[in-house]
Amino acid sequence: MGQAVSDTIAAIATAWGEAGIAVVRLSGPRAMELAEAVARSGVSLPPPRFMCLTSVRDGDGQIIDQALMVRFAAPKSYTGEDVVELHTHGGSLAAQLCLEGLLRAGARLAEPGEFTKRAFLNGRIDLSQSESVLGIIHSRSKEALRAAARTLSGELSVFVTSVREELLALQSALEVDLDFPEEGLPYRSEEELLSSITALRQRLEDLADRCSVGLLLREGIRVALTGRPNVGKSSLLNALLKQARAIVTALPGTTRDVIEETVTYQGVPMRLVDTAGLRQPADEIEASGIERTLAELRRADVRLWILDSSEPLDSEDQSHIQQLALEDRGHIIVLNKSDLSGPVTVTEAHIRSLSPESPVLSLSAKTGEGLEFLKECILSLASGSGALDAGLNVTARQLSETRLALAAITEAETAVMERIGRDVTTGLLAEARESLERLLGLRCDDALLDSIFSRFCVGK
Ligand SMILES: Nc1nc2c(ncn2[C@@H]2O[C@H](COP(=O)(O)OP(=O)(O)OP(=O)(O)O)[C@@H](O)[C@H]2O)c(=O)[nH]1
Ligand SMILES: [Mg+2]
Repeated sequence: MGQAVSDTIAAIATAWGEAGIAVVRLSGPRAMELAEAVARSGVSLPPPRFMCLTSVRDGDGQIIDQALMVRFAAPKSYTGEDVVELHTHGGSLAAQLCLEGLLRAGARLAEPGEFTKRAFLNGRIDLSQSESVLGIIHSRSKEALRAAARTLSGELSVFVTSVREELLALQSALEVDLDFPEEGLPYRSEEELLSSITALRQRLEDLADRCSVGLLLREGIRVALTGRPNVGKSSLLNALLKQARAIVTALPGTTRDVIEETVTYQGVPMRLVDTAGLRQPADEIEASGIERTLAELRRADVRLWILDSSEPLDSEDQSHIQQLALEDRGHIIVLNKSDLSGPVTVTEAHIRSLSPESPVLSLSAKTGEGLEFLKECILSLASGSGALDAGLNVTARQLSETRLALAAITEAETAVMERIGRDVTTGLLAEARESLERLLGLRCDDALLDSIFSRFCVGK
C-alpha cells in the first residue's frame, strides 16, 4: 500500500453503445496536460469543478467532436489525483477516438477498477467502501442499492473501526498485565473482562447479521425444491413464478434436470431450483438427475422438503426429514396439496413428532394458498435476525472475515469463562482484530487488491 502512482491513466467510464453522452476519464499527474493535448488548441482548463466547452481531437490531430471538460484538482477528486473528465457525445466512436488521442499523448489505458484502486491507495476511501462501489454497480434491486450506499457512506467502516479499536484497547491492557504482573495491576476482574468481551461479541454478531443480509440482497437466496416424485415440486416452482415454466404431469419422474428461475420478494432475489424427485432411479437419465438433486441439496441456502399431504409418509421421507434437521441448516418441510378434500394423511403435528425443530407449513401449489407465507419463511430463515433495511453491502470476502472475527471472539469469551488463561484470550482477541483489519484493508497484499479490483469494469 501507499506505493507511488506516477503514471496517468485513461478510460471510457460509461457503457459501450449509443447514448446521449460518453465520459472519458483521466487520472494522474499529467491529467491536465494530456487533456489540453486533445482539446482545442489554446484552450485553457476551467477552474476545478467548472465545465468548459471544447472541441476534441483524435490521435491524428483531427477534430472529432465537441465535448464538455471538467477537472478536479488533487487531492479533491475521486482518485485523490488530478482528474479530468471529457464528456463527449454518446455513441462509442467519439469517445473511443478521444481515448486514442489521450493514449497517443502519453496516457496509459486503465485496468479494470484502477480508478477506484487509486482512490483506495490514496486514502480517499477504505477497502470496504471500494467494494461497495462494486455493489452499487451490480445492484439489481432498490434494497441492494441502498445497502451498498450505506456501506459506501462508511457505515461498515465506522462500525468495524470502532470494534477494532475496542479490541485493540482490550488486548493491549491484557498484554500490559501479562508483561508486568509484578506491577500488581489487575486492572480488570475476570467478570469485567468477560462483560467487555461479551459486549464485543454481541456487536460482532450484529455486524455479521447485517452483512449476511447485505450479501443476501445482492446474491439472493438459493432455494432447493426437493422431495419424492409427484409431490408437486414443479407445480410449486410454477406457482411461485406465476408462469408455467416447468413441465407438470401426473406421472412420477417428470422432471429430470435442474431448473433454476429467480423471483424477487421484498427486494431479495430468490433463486428457485426445481429438481428431479428422489427415488430409486428408473434409468440412467433419472440417475443423473437425482445426483444433481443431491448436489443442489448441499448447495442451497434453504432446502424445501416437499410432501404430498394426501400420501402417507414413507421411510425415505422420514430419513430425509431427520437428515435435514440433523444438518441444522435452513430447511422447511412443505405439506403440499392442502386443497385436496380427501383425508389428510400427513399433518404438521405428524412432522413435529419426527423433527420438533423443523419449520412445517401447509400450502397448495394449485390454489396458491400459503405461498406468501412460504416466501416469508424462506426470507426469515435466510436473513436470521438481520433486518433488511439495516443490511450492509459486503462481498463474500468481507462476510467471511466478519465471521472469522466473531468465531475468535466467541472462543475468547469461552476461554475467559473457563479461566483457560489470559495469554490464550489475548491471542484470540488479536486474531479477531486481524480479521477486521483485513476487512478494512489495513492488512492486504497486492494479490488481494488485484483480485478485488479486477472485478470492476474499466473506467471505474
Ligand atoms: N390438487 C393438487 N394437485 C397438485 C398440487 N401440486 C401439484 N399437483 C399435481 O401433482 C402432480 C405432480 O405435479 P408435479 O409438479 O409434476 O410434481 P413433481 O414433484 O415436480 O414431480 P416429478 O417432477 O415427477 O418429481 C400433477 O398432476 C399436479 O397437477 C396441488 O397443490 N394440489
Ligand atoms: Mg417436477
